[in-house]
Amino acid sequence: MYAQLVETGTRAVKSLDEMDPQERAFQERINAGIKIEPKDWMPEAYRKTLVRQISQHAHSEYVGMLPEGNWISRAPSLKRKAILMAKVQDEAGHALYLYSAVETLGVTRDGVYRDLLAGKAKYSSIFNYPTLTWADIGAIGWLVDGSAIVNQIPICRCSFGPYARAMVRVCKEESFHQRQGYDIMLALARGTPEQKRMAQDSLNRWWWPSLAMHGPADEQSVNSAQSMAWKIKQHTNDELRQKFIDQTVPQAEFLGLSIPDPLLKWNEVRGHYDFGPIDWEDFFRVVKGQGPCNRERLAARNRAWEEGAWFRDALIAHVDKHRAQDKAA
Ligand code: BYC
Repeated sequence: MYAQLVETGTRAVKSLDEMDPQERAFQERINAGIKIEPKDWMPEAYRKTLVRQISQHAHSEYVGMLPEGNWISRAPSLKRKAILMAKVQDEAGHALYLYSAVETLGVTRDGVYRDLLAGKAKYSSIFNYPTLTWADIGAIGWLVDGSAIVNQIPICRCSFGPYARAMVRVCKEESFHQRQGYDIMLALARGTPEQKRMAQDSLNRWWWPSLAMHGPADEQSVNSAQSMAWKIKQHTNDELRQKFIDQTVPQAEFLGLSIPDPLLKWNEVRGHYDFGPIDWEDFFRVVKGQGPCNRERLAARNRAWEEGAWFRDALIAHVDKHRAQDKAA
């Protein structure tokens, strides 16, 4: 099993024989499907990997509010506005569960968040693309939340207890988000020719970034092999990308929309869709901060942090006042 894992990624994974007794016992616990809890012994590299992934995940949820938040004031009806507000609020909740999960690993929420604000931390590439029309809100729910569910359902079985438990609720909410996005696409696809064109244009712009969102191809994925050995990840990036494509193509057919990939074709032998090449240069450009909206997203989060200073100060002053009163009593 380990030889196979070593080949999956570009970083080597230790075999059980190469581990010291403590690390070996840890790995055997993981292999037996026993959850690791915050107070358990863990290798420093396992802790760091989780801090990296969970904090990036939290930042993605938090920055992910911005593209959709952009359309709350312009939703086409009161019903759509109420649904969108609830969805965006859910994303803030997801960020909070995840920041709480990461705090169990000995870092602070403020610390990881300040790394995001300083541009030192990653968040999902997908949120650096603009939402140009109302159809983009449908496409985000359908494709982005759809990708997120495919990625996150296996994380419910992740070896680290707090992350796995946070994901259970997140997945339930994401499932509702995906359906609301598909419902918007369905309304547009069955609407006027202009509305259908808008839905198609949105699918054209969001399809490829939604595939890239699953992370680099397996041979470029430096972390996969080790994360799979630790059961933080259960599947490689390419496996999840393929699963997303296979489940989404029939949904596009039902909408009467075309996937913008001339090479997309059902492969009888593989039992999967074949698809065209992903523009990895664009992906890495976005990850490095050069995407269409990277600067705007970070500026928005920094502005919110600065504008919220009065609230944080008032909260702390209130707590301090009550502590002083408790002491005096
Ligand atoms: N964007 O070795 P790899 C949502 C980085 S929120 C940016 O394969 P790994 C939603 C990766 O970090 C959904 N960077 O990494 C919210 C690594 O760099 P570092 C967010 C990316 O960790 C609001 C390098 O590339 N979901 O759905 O094994 C509204 C090499 O990659 C990306 C999660 O965060 C990317 N797309 O696998 C609507 C899920 N992909 O860190 C919706 C949890 C890769 O070594 N995360 N990189 O400097 C994961 O499952 C994994 O971290 C990934 C990457 C599959 C994303």
